[in-house]
This record gives sequence, C-alpha cells and structure tokens, in this order.
Amino acid sequence: MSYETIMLTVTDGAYRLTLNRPDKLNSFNAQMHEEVRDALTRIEGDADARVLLITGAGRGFCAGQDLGDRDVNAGPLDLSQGPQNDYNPLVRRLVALPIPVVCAVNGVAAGAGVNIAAACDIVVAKASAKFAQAFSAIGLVPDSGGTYMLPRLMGQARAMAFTLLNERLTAEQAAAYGLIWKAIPDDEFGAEVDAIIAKLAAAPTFGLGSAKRAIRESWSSGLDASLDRERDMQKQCGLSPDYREGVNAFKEKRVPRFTGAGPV
Ligand code: LHQ
Repeated sequence: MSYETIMLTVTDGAYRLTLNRPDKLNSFNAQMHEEVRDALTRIEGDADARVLLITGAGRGFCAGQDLGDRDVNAGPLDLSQGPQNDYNPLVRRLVALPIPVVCAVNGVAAGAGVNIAAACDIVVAKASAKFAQAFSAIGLVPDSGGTYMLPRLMGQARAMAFTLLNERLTAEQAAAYGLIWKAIPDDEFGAEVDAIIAKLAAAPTFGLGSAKRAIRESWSSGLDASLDRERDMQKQCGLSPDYREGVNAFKEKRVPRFTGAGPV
C-alpha cells in the first residue's frame, strides 16, 4: 500500500511513522486509520524491527478525530464504531508491540492525539507543544485509553481536571505531571529525538521488549505475580545473545554490539 496521509520510513530497524495531514493538525480520518493499520502490520511482521517513532508533520502532532469527517446533523450517529474499529485496535497494537514505541510530540496534541501519545512507551514533546484532552468540549468521554492511562500516569486529580476542564497543558506541565518523559527545547528537539531513536535501534531489543511488557502487565497484577513474571522473563533474557554480549562488552570495556535477538 502506498501512503497519502502518513509517511513511513525504516533505517537499520528504526521505523519512523509521521502522521501527515498537517492542514488538519494530523487529525485522523478513515484513510489515515487504514494507512496506520497497514504500517503497523508491516512493522509487526518485521523480525528486524528495533524501535518505532511516531510523530506529526507540520505544526501539530495530532488533533484526534477529524471533526469534519461526520455529519452530526444527519441523524443519530453510533460513535462506538470509531473506538471499536479504529482507536482501540490501534492502542492495543502499540502497547503489544515487542519493541519500544517512542512518541515525539512535535506540536499540539488533542483528543485521541493525547491518548495515543500516552499509549506509547517513551513520550517527548517540543517545549512549545500543548496538550488538550478536548473531548469534554464536545460532550464526549475520553477514548483511546484516556480514562485508563491518564489517571495512572498523572494521578486522578490531574487526570480529572485535565479532562473535565479541558485546560491546555504545556509540555513542561505534562512532564512535571508524569504524562510524558520530558519537554525538549524546540531547537534541540530533532537532534534529541534522533539520539533516542539511534540508542534504541542499537539496544538489546528482546530485553527492552520484555521490560516494556513487564511494566505494562504490572498495572493489572500484584507484587507476587510481578516477581514471578520478572523471574520467568529473566530466564528468557538470560538465554539471549545480547545478554552474553552485554556482559562480555562490559568486562572487555568496549561498546556492545547488540543484535536485538531473543533466546536462541
Ligand atoms: C481540525 C481538528 C480536528 C478537523 C484542528 N478535525 N480539523 C473517537 C471516536 C468517535 C468520534 C469522535 O472522536 C473520537 C476521538 C477524538 O479524538 S474526539 C476529539 C477530537 N478533537 C478535538 O476535539 C480537537 C479539536 N481541535 C482543537 O481543539 C484545536 O484545533 C487544537 C487545540 C487541536 C489546536 O488549536 P489551535 O492551535 O488554536 O489551532 P486551530 O484550532 O486554529 O486549528 C488549525 C486548523 O486545524 C483549523 O483549520 P483551518 O482551516 O481553520 O485553519 C482547524 O479547523 C483544524 N483542526 N483540529 N480535530
């Protein structure tokens, strides 16, 4: 499939997916959902994938659903279709990807745009970027996992006020609240994102993917189950060539050369 609403590149296992409807602040329409689905299928099927970056073209990251896509005056609409067919599978796939997913919030994020970012593993934002939950302004409930991720990341008091008041957060606030990893000065943003992606593309991917899964699964389990999960995952990681390479490189005081592979 060739893409019109996204861009997808891959170099040395580092995928970069750019939402590309800048005149609509990269809001999602049906075509964009279809193209993102196709891109994720490609990435999921690539055993050499090491990291995925999601970002936006132009001055925005993503303004959520394209509000021009539906005629709200044409009769009752079934809004469960968007979450069911598009947003829920997207969030589930990002969370399940066995590689780190980095979100580079290059400008305003609103509605599902915030919650898709929150579903990614590492989120950085341009210092000038803003975050707006937006749903409450049009009488909707946050979807795309917002009611799950936001209270866990920010705490309920902040998640609730962010949602109900629809106040815009600056990137600095978002970082201070735990919604994102960090805000980066605008003029350093591209270089720092590149450095994060380069680091993750050269990392022991199986171990990172295991850590991602262990942290995410801890949200729905207790300490005992988490300890058991860590034990079982450590067994698998210990059988990976990257474990041996990491220890050998440490002892030999050299830079490790990781392949990303799992147990062999
Ligand atoms: C847009 C949009 C947009 C179209 C800006 N659509 N054009 C799931 C399931 C089912 C149904 C509903 O939705 C969902 C998930 C959702 O995400 S619902 C929430 C949808 N998103 C919003 O409600 C956000 C609406 N946008 C905004 O509040 C503001 O535009 C933000 C805060 C994103 C940016 O504000 P500004 O920086 O002041 O920019 P702007 O408002 O001037 O927008 C720039 C252009 O982008 C403008 O077009 P124009 O032709 O006038 O330059 C906007 O119309 C367009 N745009 N968001 N979601």
